[in-house]
Order: sequence, then structure tokens, then C-alpha cells
Amino acid sequence: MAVGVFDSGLGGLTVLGAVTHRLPDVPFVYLGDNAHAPYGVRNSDDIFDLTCAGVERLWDEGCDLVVLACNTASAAALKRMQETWVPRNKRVLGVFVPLIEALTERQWGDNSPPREVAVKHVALFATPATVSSRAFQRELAFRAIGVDVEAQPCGGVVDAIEQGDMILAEALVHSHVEALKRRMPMPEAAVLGCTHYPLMEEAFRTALGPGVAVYSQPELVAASLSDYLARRPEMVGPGDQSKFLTTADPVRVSHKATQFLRRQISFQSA
Ligand code: DGN
Repeated sequence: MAVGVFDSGLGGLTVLGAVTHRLPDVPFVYLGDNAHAPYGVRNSDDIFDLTCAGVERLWDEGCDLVVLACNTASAAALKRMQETWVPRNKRVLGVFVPLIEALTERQWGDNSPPREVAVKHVALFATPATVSSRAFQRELAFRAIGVDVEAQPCGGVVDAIEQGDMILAEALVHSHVEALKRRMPMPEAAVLGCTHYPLMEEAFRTALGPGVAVYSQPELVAASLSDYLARRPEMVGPGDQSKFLTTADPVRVSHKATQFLRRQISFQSA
């Protein structure tokens, strides 16, 4: 039985890369909903419907555990899915909680009341849909008090990355960081709250300057998934080969994915 990894497009491959590095024996099925990407500019009902359709497709592949490797889907749809839609024998996890646990130095399952944490000024960089959902602030408030979050919607960055236009993506990162710094000149921590942004991590670090701790998701999600599977080994089993599915043209998506990660990836039609 494989673990499902869902993203609106290619960004989730950054998470999958870290996860397969940490869990080399676990088979994965990746589904990119490239036909409907980007999600970051869609409304939450739309994101909910598309994410449910993607997760159902992964259930059809036998993946009882699905990770939404997409902040936009995690922010806009995950809570509603877990509360109203996911059956008891399946699990859908998101990518926010590992990030927030790292930021607030909490262990998994620590349900104690919110408390003061070391970090006080946090810059959040994410898609417009993730920023407007305020899901990050909501999850943070369960765990920490006294943290000032300044969120910057980074319009255009995902599109530029998906088009392979890294020069434009870098210019956009710089202008979004500058815009945030006008409102919060000295964040202690910056959260890259989109699975595409690890590909621009250097640009974020350069624009932010020294002294800002940058939290990027892939390794945090991989560590958290590895802990989860150690506690729930029945959610995965050997035997399947990893595979890559897309809702768009597999030849075009394979080409883009290979450019994106600089290694050969072959997608099949979902
Ligand atoms: N990679 C997605 C995320 O983490 O939010 C964003 C992609 C998109 O559809 N905008």
C-alpha cells in the first residue's frame, strides 16, 4: 500500500523529494492536478472540490493515507475535509502543522494550552488563497501566544516557477520580500508557506538578509511523516512501485517536472 501525495501542480515534488530521501522503502503515488493549477487564485469551494477529487483518485490507487503537499489546499480545504468528508478508515494530512510545530518548538500531539514562544515576529510568504484563509494564524494560535504574524501574498511566483521563468520568479520574490519588510522590518523568522518556494529559498534568504531564520517545509514534513508512520505502520505496506500521475498532458508535465527538479520524472495520465 502506497502513501498518496497530492498537489495542485509541481510544488509538492519538493516535499516528495525530501520524503523519499527520508523513507526510501515507502512507495508513493504523486498526483498533480496540473489541469487546474494554480489553486492559489481560486475560491475555497473550488479548492475543496478539486482537492476532494484528487484525494479520491489517490484512494482509488489504494493510498489510505494522503498528504496534501500543498499549502493552498491544506489551508482552504483540509479542516473541512477532515470534519465532513474523510471516512474513518482513511487519513488526510496537511503541511501546516509540521511547520508550526517546528516554529513553536512543540512535539507532535502536545495539546497543552498555547504559550509564549521564543519567536515574536514572523513573516509568512504564501499564495493569495493561503494568506486570505488565515489558516496559518489559526493553527499558530492553538499553540502560541504573543506572536505577531505579517503575511505577504506572493502573487505570480508559482506561475513563474511553473513556466520555468526563474528570473521572473526571483524578481517577484525580491519585490514581495521588500513589500513585507516595509510593514515588518525585522522578522526573526520567515515561513515559506508554499511548496513551490523551497525552489526559491536562496532568493528569499538573499532578499531577507542575515539574521532571519527561514522555515522551509520539505524536511519538516518528511520528519513528521516518518514519525507518523512509525506510530501508524498499518497505513503503508511494501509491494507497490512509486508513480506519478497528472490530470494534464503527461508528456508536457514530465518535461516540466524534469526541468523543475533537474532529474528525470515520468508522469502518467490520472
Ligand atoms: N504549491 C502550492 C502551495 O503550497 O500552496 C501552491 C500552488 C498553487 O496552486 N498556487
